[in-house]
Parts: sequence; structure tokens; C-alpha cells
Amino acid sequence: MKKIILITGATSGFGKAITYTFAAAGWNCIITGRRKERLDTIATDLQTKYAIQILSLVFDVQDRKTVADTLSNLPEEWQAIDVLVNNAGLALGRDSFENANLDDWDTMMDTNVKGLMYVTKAIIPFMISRKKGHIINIGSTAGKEVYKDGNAYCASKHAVDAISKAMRIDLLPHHIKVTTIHPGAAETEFSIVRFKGDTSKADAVYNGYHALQAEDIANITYYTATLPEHVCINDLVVTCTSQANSFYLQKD
Ligand code: NDP
Ligand code: 8X3
Repeated sequence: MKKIILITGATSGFGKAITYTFAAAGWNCIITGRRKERLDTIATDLQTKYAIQILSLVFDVQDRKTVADTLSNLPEEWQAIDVLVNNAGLALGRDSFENANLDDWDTMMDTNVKGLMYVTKAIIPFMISRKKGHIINIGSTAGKEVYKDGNAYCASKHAVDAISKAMRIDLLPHHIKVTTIHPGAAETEFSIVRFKGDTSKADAVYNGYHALQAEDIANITYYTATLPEHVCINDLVVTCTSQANSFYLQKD
């Protein structure tokens, strides 16, 4: 029987690359995001290329009721989820505490923290009933160190780190693995979103060095998800070779 993975934020960046990697390996994929057209295009492409099934679900992870209604009522053949990747997330703005926008703060907290918790809460009953499962949360180096003007984004990713540790303890009796992957700077649509469409500011983030690519994180996610049943990577910090941590980035 084919394995099933659910990926949030599959329309772009890490989530899209993770979807392609698992689909190529023969996994059936539940893909989610707010942009339906992108999900439709990905589903058509993958189902043409590979002998797999795709279930596309359009929802905003911030919408607690829709998340619960949609995921709790998954078609029966899609309920045996082996791996959940909580990837949907974003940064909005890079402003000092006193200048930052409250709506941006709310969106980051509601998406990166509460959205991840809503999705997980809806999926774990399926894993608990099967006495197995693997939750992979995408954190960030911003969840390990706080950098200037990173305030709420860093706080949201520190929360992901803490929630992941909490999940790992609470879900232990149910034999559910919890892995957190913390990437450093990676060239996706992340900075375009952060700088609200200002592509010159976004491009500048990745100039002068070879940043992580979405496929790097997809390959690492696949590795962590395909280890033997008794092995769990708990916590992984991954940067490109030019980055030591949030503070040290070598641009030649
Ligand atoms: P992208 O902007 O390329 O992708 C973000 C994904 O999240 C999109 O698919 C988007 O889908 C989805 N998303 C955002 N908000 C919501 C929402 N409210 N509801 C549902 N889906 C949502 O960025 P990345 O791939 O880089 O980001 C993925 C994750 O990786 C994020 O959690 C980010 O914080 C984290 N990260 C990124 C790093 C980087 O440097 N790129 C480094 C470390 C961590 P849609 O818009 O269709 O809803
Ligand atoms: C994204 C990486 O360095 O912008 O999580 O925080 S960084």
C-alpha cells in the first residue's frame, strides 16, 4: 500500500519541493494551501508523471473551524497519514519593534504558530488510532536565535521549536515521531512575501552566496521521513555552507 503524506503550504518553496520529492518516490500526497490554481496545476502535473494520487485541499491554516472541518472529514482512504509536514508559514516585514505592524504580527503568529497547532490537532487522532505517524515541523534558524528586526517572526519560530518539543513528549505514548527542521536562508518566495512584493529587496537577501534551495530541504525531509521505524531525528539545523547562524553570513 502506498504511503500518505500531508504537506501544508505546498503551493510554493519548500512545500512544493517536498511534494515533488515524495510524489517521485511513489507516495500519495495531500497538498494544501490558499492558492487553488497552483494546487490544481501541481496535482495535474504529478498525477501525469507518477502513478500516485493527489488530494488538494484549499484552506487558510489560520481559520480554525475550516481546518478542523476539512481535516477531520478526510475521505476514509486518505486518513492513514504516515507523515504530516507543517510547513505553511511566512514572515511579514522586517521592522524594529516600535515600527512593526500589528496586523503583520497577528498574521505571523496566527499562521506559523496557531495554524500549525490547528492542523496537527486535527491530524493526530488518525495517527493515534494507528499507533504511529511522523510530524515534521518546519522551524527556522530564527527559532534558535533572535536577530535585529526579527521580533515576531523569531518569536513565532521559537514557539514552533517549543511546541515541537512539547509534541514529542506528549505524543510519546502513541509512538508518534516529531522532527523539527530549522533551515537558514533559503531562496524561495519567502523574501518576496516578507518584503510584500519588493523583488529588489528580496533578491538582495540571496545575492553574493549560494543560499539553500527548496530541493535541499525536500531531500532532507525525505531522509528524515524514511529512516527505520525505531529511529527519529528530533531536531535539525540546516544552513548553506556560507551561513554559520542568523548572525554570520559570508558574502564573497
Ligand atoms: P514560500 O513563500 O515559498 O511558501 C510558503 C507556503 O506557505 C506557501 O505554499 C503558502 O501557500 C503557504 N502559506 C502561507 N500562509 C498560509 C496560510 N495562512 N494558510 C495556508 N498556507 C499558507 O516560503 P518557504 O517555502 O520558504 O516557507 C515555508 C516555511 O519555511 C515557512 O514556515 C517559513 O517560515 C519557513 N522557513 C523559510 C526559510 C527561508 O529562508 N525561505 C528559512 C527557514 C524557515 P499559499 O500562499 O498558497 O497559501
Ligand atoms: C527564514 C530565515 O534568516 O530570514 O526563516 O530568519 S531568516
